[in-house]
Amino acid sequence: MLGRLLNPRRARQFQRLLRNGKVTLLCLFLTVIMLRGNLGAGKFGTPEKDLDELRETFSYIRKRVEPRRVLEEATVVAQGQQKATDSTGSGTNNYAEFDITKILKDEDDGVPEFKRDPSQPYSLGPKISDWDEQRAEWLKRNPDFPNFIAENKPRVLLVTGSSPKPCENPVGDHYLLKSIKNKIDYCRLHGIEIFYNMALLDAEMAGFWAKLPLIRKLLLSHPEVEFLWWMDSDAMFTDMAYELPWERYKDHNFVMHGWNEMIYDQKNWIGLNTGSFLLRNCQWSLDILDTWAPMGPKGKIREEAGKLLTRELKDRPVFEADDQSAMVYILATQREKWGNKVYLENAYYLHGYWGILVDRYEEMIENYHPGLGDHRWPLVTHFVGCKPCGKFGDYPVERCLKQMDRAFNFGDNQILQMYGFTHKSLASRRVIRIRNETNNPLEVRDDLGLLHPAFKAVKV
Ligand SMILES: [Mn+2]
Repeated sequence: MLGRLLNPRRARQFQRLLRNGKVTLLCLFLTVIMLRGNLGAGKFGTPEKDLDELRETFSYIRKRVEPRRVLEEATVVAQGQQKATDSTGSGTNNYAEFDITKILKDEDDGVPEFKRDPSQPYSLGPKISDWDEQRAEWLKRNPDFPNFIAENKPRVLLVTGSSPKPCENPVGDHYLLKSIKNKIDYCRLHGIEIFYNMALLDAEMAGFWAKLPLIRKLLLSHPEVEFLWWMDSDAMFTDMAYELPWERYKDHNFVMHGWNEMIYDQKNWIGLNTGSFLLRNCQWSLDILDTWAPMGPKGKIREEAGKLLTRELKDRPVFEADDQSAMVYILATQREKWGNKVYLENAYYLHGYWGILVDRYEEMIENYHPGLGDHRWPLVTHFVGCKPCGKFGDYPVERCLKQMDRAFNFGDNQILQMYGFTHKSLASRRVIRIRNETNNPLEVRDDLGLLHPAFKAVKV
Protein backbone atom coordinates (compact mmCIF):
# COMPACT_ATOMS: atom_id res chain seq x y z
CA MET A 1 0.00 0.00 0.00
CA LEU A 2 2.84 2.33 0.95
CA GLY A 3 4.60 1.27 -2.21
CA ARG A 4 1.66 2.50 -4.18
CA LEU A 5 1.53 5.89 -2.48
CA LEU A 6 5.27 6.57 -2.26
CA ASN A 7 8.15 5.64 -4.42
CA PRO A 8 10.00 2.45 -3.22
CA ARG A 9 12.95 4.33 -1.64
CA ARG A 10 10.72 6.66 0.35
CA ALA A 11 8.63 3.68 1.48
CA ARG A 12 11.69 1.80 2.83
CA GLN A 13 12.79 4.90 4.74
CA PHE A 14 9.33 5.27 6.26
CA GLN A 15 9.22 1.62 7.34
CA ARG A 16 12.62 1.93 9.06
CA LEU A 17 11.40 5.03 10.90
CA LEU A 18 8.33 3.16 12.09
CA ARG A 19 10.43 0.21 13.32
CA ASN A 20 12.79 2.53 15.26
CA GLY A 21 9.80 4.38 16.70
CA LYS A 22 8.32 1.12 17.94
CA VAL A 23 11.56 0.25 19.75
CA THR A 24 11.70 3.74 21.33
CA LEU A 25 8.08 3.52 22.46
CA LEU A 26 8.66 0.07 23.92
CA CYS A 27 11.67 1.39 25.85
CA LEU A 28 9.68 4.34 27.22
CA PHE A 29 6.84 2.03 28.21
CA LEU A 30 9.19 -0.31 30.07
CA THR A 31 10.88 2.63 31.85
CA VAL A 32 7.55 3.95 33.12
CA ILE A 33 6.51 0.51 34.32
CA MET A 34 9.77 0.10 36.20
CA LEU A 35 9.69 3.53 37.84
CA ARG A 36 6.07 3.13 38.90
CA GLY A 37 6.93 -0.22 40.39
CA ASN A 38 9.89 1.16 42.33
CA LEU A 39 8.07 4.20 43.66
CA GLY A 40 5.09 2.50 45.17
CA ALA A 41 2.80 5.33 44.09
CA GLY A 42 2.19 3.24 40.99
CA LYS A 43 -0.13 1.06 43.02
CA PHE A 44 -2.66 3.74 43.79
CA GLY A 45 -1.12 6.99 42.57
CA THR A 46 -2.49 9.35 39.98
CA PRO A 47 -0.32 10.30 37.01
CA GLU A 48 0.31 13.74 38.56
CA LYS A 49 1.48 12.14 41.74
CA ASP A 50 3.71 9.82 39.75
CA LEU A 51 5.23 12.81 37.99
CA ASP A 52 5.91 14.61 41.24
CA GLU A 53 7.51 11.55 42.68
CA LEU A 54 9.62 11.04 39.60
CA ARG A 55 10.79 14.63 39.79
CA GLU A 56 11.63 14.24 43.48
CA THR A 57 13.37 10.97 42.95
CA PHE A 58 15.58 12.30 40.19
CA SER A 59 16.65 15.40 42.14
CA TYR A 60 17.15 13.19 45.22
CA ILE A 61 19.27 10.73 43.30
CA ARG A 62 21.34 13.55 41.82
CA LYS A 63 22.02 15.00 45.30
CA ARG A 64 22.27 11.84 47.29
CA VAL A 65 23.76 9.08 45.22
CA GLU A 66 27.03 8.86 47.18
CA PRO A 67 25.90 9.26 50.82
CA ARG A 68 22.93 7.00 50.16
CA ARG A 69 25.12 4.23 48.86
CA VAL A 70 27.47 4.56 51.84
CA LEU A 71 24.51 4.55 54.20
CA GLU A 72 23.04 1.46 52.58
CA GLU A 73 26.36 -0.34 52.82
CA ALA A 74 26.71 0.69 56.47
CA THR A 75 23.19 -0.54 57.18
CA VAL A 76 23.95 -3.88 55.58
CA VAL A 77 27.16 -4.20 57.62
CA ALA A 78 25.38 -3.16 60.82
CA GLN A 79 22.59 -5.67 60.23
CA GLY A 80 25.18 -8.36 59.68
CA GLN A 81 26.97 -7.47 62.88
CA GLN A 82 23.76 -7.27 64.82
CA LYS A 83 22.87 -10.78 63.71
CA ALA A 84 26.30 -11.91 64.83
CA THR A 85 26.03 -10.37 68.30
CA ASP A 86 22.40 -11.39 68.73
CA SER A 87 23.39 -14.97 68.19
CA THR A 88 26.17 -14.76 70.82
CA GLY A 89 23.77 -13.06 73.26
CA SER A 90 26.07 -10.12 74.12
CA GLY A 91 23.52 -7.46 73.19
CA THR A 92 22.64 -5.05 70.45
CA ASN A 93 24.86 -2.67 68.51
CA ASN A 94 21.93 -0.32 68.17
CA TYR A 95 22.35 2.66 70.54
CA ALA A 96 18.92 4.02 69.65
CA GLU A 97 17.15 0.94 70.94
CA PHE A 98 19.32 0.25 73.97
CA ASP A 99 17.66 0.65 77.37
CA ILE A 100 20.09 2.86 79.31
CA THR A 101 18.56 1.96 82.69
CA LYS A 102 20.22 -1.45 82.29
CA ILE A 103 23.61 0.04 83.16
CA LEU A 104 22.47 3.07 85.16
CA LYS A 105 20.86 1.17 88.00
CA ASP A 106 22.50 2.40 91.19
CA GLU A 107 24.81 -0.19 92.67
CA ASP A 108 23.48 -1.28 96.03
CA ASP A 109 26.45 -2.88 97.74
CA GLY A 110 24.61 -3.33 101.03
CA VAL A 111 26.77 -0.75 102.81
CA PRO A 112 24.36 1.75 104.38
CA GLU A 113 24.84 5.37 103.38
CA PHE A 114 26.21 7.62 106.12
CA LYS A 115 23.27 8.84 108.18
CA ARG A 116 23.56 12.01 110.21
CA ASP A 117 22.33 12.02 113.80
CA PRO A 118 18.92 13.70 113.34
CA SER A 119 19.09 15.26 116.81
CA GLN A 120 22.08 17.33 115.67
CA PRO A 121 21.56 20.37 113.44
CA TYR A 122 22.83 20.02 109.90
CA SER A 123 26.33 21.26 109.20
CA LEU A 124 28.49 21.31 106.09
CA GLY A 125 31.48 19.92 107.97
CA PRO A 126 33.69 20.31 111.03
CA LYS A 127 33.74 23.87 112.32
CA ILE A 128 36.72 25.83 111.00
CA SER A 129 37.41 29.23 112.52
CA ASP A 130 41.03 29.99 111.56
CA TRP A 131 40.84 29.50 107.80
CA ASP A 132 42.40 32.88 107.03
CA GLU A 133 45.50 31.94 109.07
CA GLN A 134 45.69 28.41 107.65
CA ARG A 135 45.36 29.69 104.13
CA ALA A 136 47.86 32.55 104.55
CA GLU A 137 50.39 30.06 105.87
CA TRP A 138 49.82 27.75 102.90
CA LEU A 139 50.21 30.61 100.41
CA LYS A 140 53.47 31.64 102.07
CA ARG A 141 54.83 28.11 101.78
CA ASN A 142 53.69 27.70 98.15
CA PRO A 143 54.87 30.79 96.26
CA ASP A 144 54.40 28.93 92.94
CA PHE A 145 50.63 28.99 93.51
CA PRO A 146 49.82 32.65 94.10
CA ASN A 147 46.20 33.66 94.70
CA PHE A 148 46.68 36.65 92.37
CA ILE A 149 48.00 35.90 88.86
CA ALA A 150 48.54 39.57 88.00
CA GLU A 151 47.86 42.90 89.64
CA ASN A 152 44.11 43.10 90.34
CA LYS A 153 43.68 39.70 88.70
CA PRO A 154 42.70 37.09 91.28
CA ARG A 155 43.01 33.39 90.55
CA VAL A 156 39.45 32.34 89.82
CA LEU A 157 37.82 28.92 89.68
CA LEU A 158 34.53 28.75 87.81
CA VAL A 159 32.36 25.97 89.20
CA THR A 160 29.34 24.52 87.46
CA GLY A 161 27.78 21.11 87.04
CA SER A 162 24.80 18.93 86.46
CA SER A 163 23.13 15.84 87.85
CA PRO A 164 24.99 12.50 87.92
CA LYS A 165 22.11 11.03 85.88
CA PRO A 166 21.36 11.67 82.21
CA CYS A 167 18.67 14.27 81.57
CA GLU A 168 15.01 13.24 81.62
CA ASN A 169 15.01 13.83 77.85
CA PRO A 170 17.88 13.29 75.38
CA VAL A 171 17.95 16.86 74.10
CA GLY A 172 18.65 18.14 77.61
CA ASP A 173 22.12 16.59 77.58
CA HIS A 174 22.85 18.29 74.26
CA TYR A 175 22.07 21.66 75.85
CA LEU A 176 24.27 20.84 78.84
CA LEU A 177 27.07 20.18 76.37
CA LYS A 178 26.48 23.52 74.65
CA SER A 179 26.42 25.22 78.02
CA ILE A 180 29.76 23.80 79.18
CA LYS A 181 31.37 24.49 75.77
CA ASN A 182 30.27 28.10 76.17
CA LYS A 183 31.82 28.32 79.64
CA ILE A 184 35.06 26.66 78.52
CA ASP A 185 35.37 29.30 75.80
CA TYR A 186 34.88 32.22 78.18
CA CYS A 187 37.22 30.79 80.80
CA ARG A 188 40.01 30.01 78.30
CA LEU A 189 39.87 33.60 77.07
CA HIS A 190 39.93 35.04 80.58
CA GLY A 191 42.47 32.79 82.25
CA ILE A 192 39.89 31.21 84.57
CA GLU A 193 40.00 27.58 85.70
CA ILE A 194 36.92 25.38 85.45
CA PHE A 195 35.48 22.67 87.64
CA TYR A 196 32.51 20.67 86.34
CA ASN A 197 30.76 18.70 89.03
CA MET A 198 28.53 15.68 88.45
CA ALA A 199 28.72 14.13 91.92
CA LEU A 200 26.16 14.67 94.63
CA LEU A 201 28.52 15.13 97.59
CA ASP A 202 25.80 15.17 100.21
CA ALA A 203 22.55 13.31 99.56
CA GLU A 204 20.66 15.57 101.97
CA MET A 205 21.56 18.63 99.92
CA ALA A 206 20.21 17.52 96.54
CA GLY A 207 18.76 20.06 94.11
CA PHE A 208 19.42 23.82 94.43
CA TRP A 209 21.39 23.14 97.59
CA ALA A 210 23.98 20.76 96.13
CA LYS A 211 26.31 23.66 95.34
CA LEU A 212 26.90 24.47 99.04
CA PRO A 213 28.86 21.36 100.12
CA LEU A 214 30.69 21.48 96.78
CA ILE A 215 31.70 25.13 97.16
CA ARG A 216 32.97 24.59 100.67
CA LYS A 217 34.97 21.53 99.63
CA LEU A 218 36.59 23.41 96.73
CA LEU A 219 37.47 26.48 98.82
CA LEU A 220 39.19 24.32 101.42
CA SER A 221 40.99 22.13 98.87
CA HIS A 222 42.23 25.04 96.74
CA PRO A 223 43.67 27.74 98.98
CA GLU A 224 45.38 29.16 95.85
CA VAL A 225 41.96 30.12 94.47
CA GLU A 226 41.00 33.65 95.50
CA PHE A 227 37.48 33.76 94.05
CA LEU A 228 35.14 30.91 93.32
CA TRP A 229 32.63 31.76 90.59
CA TRP A 230 29.49 29.63 90.78
CA MET A 231 27.49 29.45 87.59
CA ASP A 232 24.31 27.43 86.95
CA SER A 233 24.24 25.03 84.01
CA ASP A 234 21.28 26.99 82.60
CA ALA A 235 23.32 30.21 82.33
CA MET A 236 25.52 31.07 79.35
CA PHE A 237 28.13 33.71 78.64
CA THR A 238 26.90 36.07 75.96
CA ASP A 239 29.76 38.58 76.15
CA MET A 240 33.05 36.78 75.62
CA ALA A 241 35.06 40.01 75.77
CA TYR A 242 33.85 41.37 79.10
CA GLU A 243 36.36 41.04 81.93
CA LEU A 244 34.95 41.42 85.44
CA PRO A 245 35.91 44.64 87.25
CA TRP A 246 37.92 42.77 89.90
CA GLU A 247 39.26 45.95 91.46
CA ARG A 248 35.74 46.96 92.43
CA TYR A 249 35.41 43.92 94.70
CA LYS A 250 38.67 44.26 96.62
CA ASP A 251 36.83 45.00 99.88
CA HIS A 252 34.00 42.49 99.34
CA ASN A 253 33.67 38.75 99.72
CA PHE A 254 30.39 37.90 98.05
CA VAL A 255 29.23 39.36 94.72
CA MET A 256 25.75 38.66 93.36
CA HIS A 257 23.57 40.35 90.78
CA GLY A 258 20.93 42.27 92.73
CA TRP A 259 19.66 45.51 94.19
CA ASN A 260 20.08 46.83 97.75
CA GLU A 261 16.55 48.27 97.94
CA MET A 262 14.90 45.07 96.75
CA ILE A 263 16.73 43.06 99.40
CA TYR A 264 16.98 45.32 102.41
CA ASP A 265 13.79 47.39 101.96
CA GLN A 266 11.38 45.03 100.21
CA LYS A 267 12.75 41.57 101.08
CA ASN A 268 11.86 40.60 97.54
CA TRP A 269 12.69 36.98 96.75
CA ILE A 270 14.05 37.95 93.34
CA GLY A 271 16.07 40.91 94.69
CA LEU A 272 19.21 38.92 93.97
CA ASN A 273 20.08 35.85 91.93
CA THR A 274 22.21 32.90 93.00
CA GLY A 275 22.64 31.48 89.48
CA SER A 276 25.96 33.29 88.99
CA PHE A 277 27.97 34.68 91.91
CA LEU A 278 31.51 35.21 93.22
CA LEU A 279 32.67 34.06 96.64
CA ARG A 280 36.08 34.91 98.06
CA ASN A 281 38.11 32.15 99.63
CA CYS A 282 38.19 33.32 103.28
CA GLN A 283 36.81 32.65 106.77
CA TRP A 284 33.93 35.05 106.21
CA SER A 285 32.74 32.88 103.29
CA LEU A 286 32.90 29.67 105.34
CA ASP A 287 30.82 31.44 107.96
CA ILE A 288 28.13 32.57 105.55
CA LEU A 289 28.00 29.06 104.05
CA ASP A 290 27.39 27.71 107.58
CA THR A 291 24.60 30.25 108.03
CA TRP A 292 23.16 29.47 104.60
CA ALA A 293 23.06 25.67 104.80
CA PRO A 294 20.59 24.85 107.64
CA MET A 295 17.46 25.35 105.47
CA GLY A 296 18.83 22.92 102.88
CA PRO A 297 18.40 19.33 104.15
CA LYS A 298 15.65 17.75 102.11
CA GLY A 299 12.43 16.56 103.64
CA LYS A 300 10.72 18.15 106.63
CA ILE A 301 13.41 20.80 107.24
CA ARG A 302 13.36 22.11 103.67
CA GLU A 303 9.57 22.08 103.49
CA GLU A 304 9.09 23.93 106.79
CA ALA A 305 11.77 26.46 105.83
CA GLY A 306 9.94 26.99 102.53
CA LYS A 307 6.80 28.03 104.44
CA LEU A 308 8.81 30.52 106.50
CA LEU A 309 10.42 32.01 103.38
CA THR A 310 7.11 32.35 101.53
CA ARG A 311 5.65 34.08 104.59
CA GLU A 312 8.56 36.46 105.11
CA LEU A 313 9.60 37.35 101.55
CA LYS A 314 7.80 39.51 99.01
CA ASP A 315 6.02 37.71 96.14
CA ARG A 316 7.52 34.29 96.84
CA PRO A 317 5.37 31.39 95.59
CA VAL A 318 4.69 28.40 97.85
CA PHE A 319 7.46 25.82 97.48
CA GLU A 320 10.23 24.19 99.51
CA ALA A 321 13.18 26.31 100.64
CA ASP A 322 15.60 27.26 97.86
CA ASP A 323 19.10 28.68 98.22
CA GLN A 324 18.20 32.02 96.65
CA SER A 325 15.29 32.81 98.96
CA ALA A 326 17.38 31.70 101.94
CA MET A 327 20.13 34.15 100.98
CA VAL A 328 17.64 37.01 100.58
CA TYR A 329 16.25 36.16 104.00
CA ILE A 330 19.71 36.04 105.64
CA LEU A 331 20.77 39.39 104.19
CA ALA A 332 17.45 41.08 104.90
CA THR A 333 17.34 39.90 108.52
CA GLN A 334 21.07 40.09 109.35
CA ARG A 335 22.29 43.06 107.34
CA GLU A 336 24.65 44.31 110.11
CA LYS A 337 26.36 40.97 110.23
CA TRP A 338 26.92 40.38 106.48
CA GLY A 339 25.88 43.44 104.52
CA ASN A 340 29.19 45.30 104.41
CA LYS A 341 30.99 42.44 102.64
CA VAL A 342 28.22 41.68 100.14
CA TYR A 343 28.32 43.52 96.82
CA LEU A 344 25.00 43.57 94.97
CA GLU A 345 26.07 44.25 91.39
CA ASN A 346 23.77 45.66 88.74
CA ALA A 347 26.10 47.79 86.60
CA TYR A 348 26.45 44.79 84.26
CA TYR A 349 24.76 41.41 83.94
CA LEU A 350 26.62 39.01 86.22
CA HIS A 351 23.27 37.26 85.83
CA GLY A 352 20.81 38.42 83.17
CA TYR A 353 17.23 37.18 82.94
CA TRP A 354 16.76 35.67 79.46
CA GLY A 355 13.18 36.90 79.10
CA ILE A 356 14.30 40.53 78.69
CA LEU A 357 17.47 39.87 76.67
CA VAL A 358 17.21 37.20 73.97
CA ASP A 359 14.76 39.03 71.71
CA ARG A 360 17.06 42.05 71.66
CA TYR A 361 20.24 40.32 70.40
CA GLU A 362 19.82 41.52 66.79
CA GLU A 363 19.30 45.07 68.03
CA MET A 364 22.47 44.77 70.15
CA ILE A 365 24.45 43.51 67.13
CA GLU A 366 23.12 46.46 65.15
CA ASN A 367 24.10 49.09 67.70
CA TYR A 368 26.81 47.82 70.03
CA HIS A 369 29.71 45.41 70.38
CA PRO A 370 30.95 42.81 72.87
CA GLY A 371 32.90 43.99 75.89
CA LEU A 372 30.15 46.06 77.51
CA GLY A 373 28.57 43.36 79.69
CA ASP A 374 25.40 45.35 80.43
CA HIS A 375 22.00 45.82 78.73
CA ARG A 376 23.88 46.76 75.53
CA TRP A 377 25.67 43.38 75.40
CA PRO A 378 24.93 41.19 78.45
CA LEU A 379 27.74 39.20 80.05
CA VAL A 380 25.45 36.35 81.11
CA THR A 381 22.05 35.18 79.86
CA HIS A 382 20.43 32.95 82.46
CA PHE A 383 17.52 30.67 81.51
CA VAL A 384 15.67 30.93 84.80
CA GLY A 385 12.58 28.70 84.75
CA CYS A 386 13.61 26.69 81.69
CA LYS A 387 14.49 23.16 82.75
CA PRO A 388 15.98 21.65 79.61
CA CYS A 389 17.34 18.68 81.56
CA GLY A 390 14.10 18.00 83.41
CA LYS A 391 10.60 16.91 82.48
CA PHE A 392 8.72 20.16 83.10
CA GLY A 393 9.75 23.81 83.14
CA ASP A 394 7.85 27.03 83.77
CA TYR A 395 7.86 28.01 80.08
CA PRO A 396 7.00 26.27 76.79
CA VAL A 397 9.80 23.90 75.78
CA GLU A 398 10.00 25.23 72.22
CA ARG A 399 10.52 28.80 73.41
CA CYS A 400 13.22 27.79 75.89
CA LEU A 401 15.21 25.65 73.46
CA LYS A 402 14.94 28.16 70.63
CA GLN A 403 16.12 30.99 72.87
CA MET A 404 18.91 28.89 74.39
CA ASP A 405 20.16 28.21 70.87
CA ARG A 406 20.08 31.92 70.12
CA ALA A 407 22.04 32.74 73.27
CA PHE A 408 24.58 30.03 72.52
CA ASN A 409 25.07 31.21 68.93
CA PHE A 410 25.23 34.86 70.01
CA GLY A 411 28.13 34.01 72.33
CA ASP A 412 29.67 31.49 69.93
CA ASN A 413 29.85 34.08 67.12
CA GLN A 414 32.40 35.97 69.19
CA ILE A 415 34.54 32.82 69.31
CA LEU A 416 34.05 31.96 65.63
CA GLN A 417 34.92 35.49 64.42
CA MET A 418 38.49 34.97 65.64
CA TYR A 419 38.83 32.18 63.10
CA GLY A 420 36.90 33.87 60.28
CA PHE A 421 33.48 32.30 60.69
CA THR A 422 30.04 33.18 61.99
CA HIS A 423 26.71 31.41 62.40
CA LYS A 424 24.42 31.93 59.37
CA SER A 425 21.93 33.44 61.78
CA LEU A 426 21.30 33.29 65.52
CA ALA A 427 18.91 30.43 64.82
CA SER A 428 21.39 28.41 62.76
CA ARG A 429 23.90 25.78 63.72
CA ARG A 430 25.57 26.21 60.35
CA VAL A 431 28.46 28.61 59.91
CA ILE A 432 29.67 30.75 57.02
CA ARG A 433 33.00 32.40 56.28
CA ILE A 434 33.33 36.09 57.02
CA ARG A 435 36.70 36.53 55.30
CA ASN A 436 38.92 34.75 52.82
CA GLU A 437 41.77 32.50 53.80
CA THR A 438 45.14 34.21 53.53
CA ASN A 439 48.78 33.23 53.29
CA ASN A 440 49.52 35.82 55.97
CA PRO A 441 47.48 34.24 58.78
CA LEU A 442 49.15 36.34 61.47
CA GLU A 443 47.97 39.54 59.86
CA VAL A 444 44.23 38.85 60.11
CA ARG A 445 42.14 41.43 61.88
CA ASP A 446 40.94 40.36 65.32
CA ASP A 447 38.22 42.93 65.84
CA LEU A 448 37.48 42.06 69.45
CA GLY A 449 41.10 41.45 70.42
CA LEU A 450 40.14 38.02 71.73
CA LEU A 451 42.96 36.00 70.17
CA HIS A 452 45.44 37.54 72.59
CA PRO A 453 43.40 39.46 75.15
CA ALA A 454 45.32 41.78 77.46
CA PHE A 455 43.46 40.41 80.49
CA LYS A 456 44.93 36.98 79.80
CA ALA A 457 48.53 38.12 79.29
CA VAL A 458 51.05 36.66 81.71
CA LYS A 459 53.12 39.32 83.47
CA VAL A 460 56.67 38.04 84.01
MN1 LIG B 1 19.47 28.63 86.95
